[in-house]
Amino acid sequence: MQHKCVSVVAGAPDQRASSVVRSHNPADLDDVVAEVSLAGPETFVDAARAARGAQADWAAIPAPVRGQVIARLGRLVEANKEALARLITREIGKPYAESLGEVQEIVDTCDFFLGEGRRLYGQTVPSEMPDKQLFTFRVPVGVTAIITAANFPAAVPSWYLVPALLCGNTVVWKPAELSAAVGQALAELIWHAGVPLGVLNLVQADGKATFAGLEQALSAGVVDKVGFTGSTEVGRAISELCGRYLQAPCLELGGKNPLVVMADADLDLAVEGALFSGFGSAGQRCTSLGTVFVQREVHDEFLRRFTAAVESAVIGDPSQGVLYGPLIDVRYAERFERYLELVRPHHLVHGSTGIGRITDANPRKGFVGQADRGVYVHPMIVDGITAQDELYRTETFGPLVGVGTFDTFDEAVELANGHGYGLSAAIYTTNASNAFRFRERCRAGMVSVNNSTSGAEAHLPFGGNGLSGNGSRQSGVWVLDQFTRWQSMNWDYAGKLQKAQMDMVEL
Ligand code: UN1
Repeated sequence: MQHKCVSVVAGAPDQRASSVVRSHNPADLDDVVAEVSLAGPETFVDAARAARGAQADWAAIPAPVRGQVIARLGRLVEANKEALARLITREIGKPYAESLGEVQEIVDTCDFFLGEGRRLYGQTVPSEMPDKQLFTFRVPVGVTAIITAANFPAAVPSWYLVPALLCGNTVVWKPAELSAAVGQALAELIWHAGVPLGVLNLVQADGKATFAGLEQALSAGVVDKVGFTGSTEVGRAISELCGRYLQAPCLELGGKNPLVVMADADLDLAVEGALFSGFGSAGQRCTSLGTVFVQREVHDEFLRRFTAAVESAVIGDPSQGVLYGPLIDVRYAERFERYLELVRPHHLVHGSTGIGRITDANPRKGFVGQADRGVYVHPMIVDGITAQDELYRTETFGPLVGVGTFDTFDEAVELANGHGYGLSAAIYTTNASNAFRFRERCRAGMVSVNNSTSGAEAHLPFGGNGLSGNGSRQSGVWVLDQFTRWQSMNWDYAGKLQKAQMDMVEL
């Protein structure tokens, strides 16, 4: 089945496509998943205006009732779990088991926020003066523009859409063109759950039109908050644009996530973690492992076991039980291949039976599926990474893991922090003091002990620092600070003007 994807503004399909592109199944490029009508900037602006028009009515619906809509969405996603996971696998090539996990993450997010509809707590605060009471309230920010990436085409959007809607905001959502069909499917589930037309508007557009539309919408005053998941480069451009309008976007950007292996670590456990976060989703998670830093005395043994694990891993058709499938798209593979230039100076490539694309002519042992039909690349482990290397600080967004060595714990911390990113980091150790010290000194927003750099749960704060983001956090109660603003109220029932500071009661 081929999906037809168009923008939907206030419930009506937008016919003003500026071009039509196709999204392909990266495991079988002959399989066209969707034909996508890409909108121009004017559609984005119209969507923001529609969202503005719908906002007051949506905010007027009591939060517990909005919570019921989120509850229905959770049940609908659950009922359609396999179908949505199959579509994710088909459109971006994520192994089916991981796609199921991704859909589960939406369900978890809904389960968390349905209850938040009955909380959204404010506070009562004592006043300096008698007969006066102070309060705080969470109020919706207004119109939110959410721009998301193809690698987590359903779960990560839900981290924005669900709390934004629950908090009484209206939304313009621009999914990635490469996952347009998944975007459309999720939007349809949200409308079916009872989110009114105009409250969620879907814009199918490329990055350029989106940026231009966002610029116009911000200058017209019809966007109040931007949420963006994607590259650091685009995140910076969005941040600069938002800054002009005195807005702070919610950003979830790249990572060069380190995994530290202390000499006292359980090495098999560390290998398992490195395999999952280095090569799962073909290294295309923002939480993917960048470099493993291993204490010198166990470096050779770790590398031996890690290499053996990668060599024997099954790669290929994402509907089978594989470690990873194809990259999301040919463009991702081309970009990844450019990074292979950075590998050359190291001359040490482990874990692979080839370099670059897996094809019939450049095969891999333990490959399942039809190599020539898809966008598959060989896994790589590059040893000898130091803080001087480009690979130390470059996110490759593919199945490539660097390995470096350290002697002291202090060196490990320095290496884990020094690349500029600060999304997630992991340490493998059996020494509790190392674990806590690492957490204290690590700049990453998310730290794992004896677990991989990936695998965030839906109710913990998700986000990074440095090049990984501006400190904004998604998920759990923390995201409420992105999608609501605090409003205070003071209520004086003294029957006379009481002046703060000047009329404070003295003892
Ligand atoms: C992302 O890659 O943008 O923790 C998000 C994880 C996933 C989410 C990754 N649950 O790896």
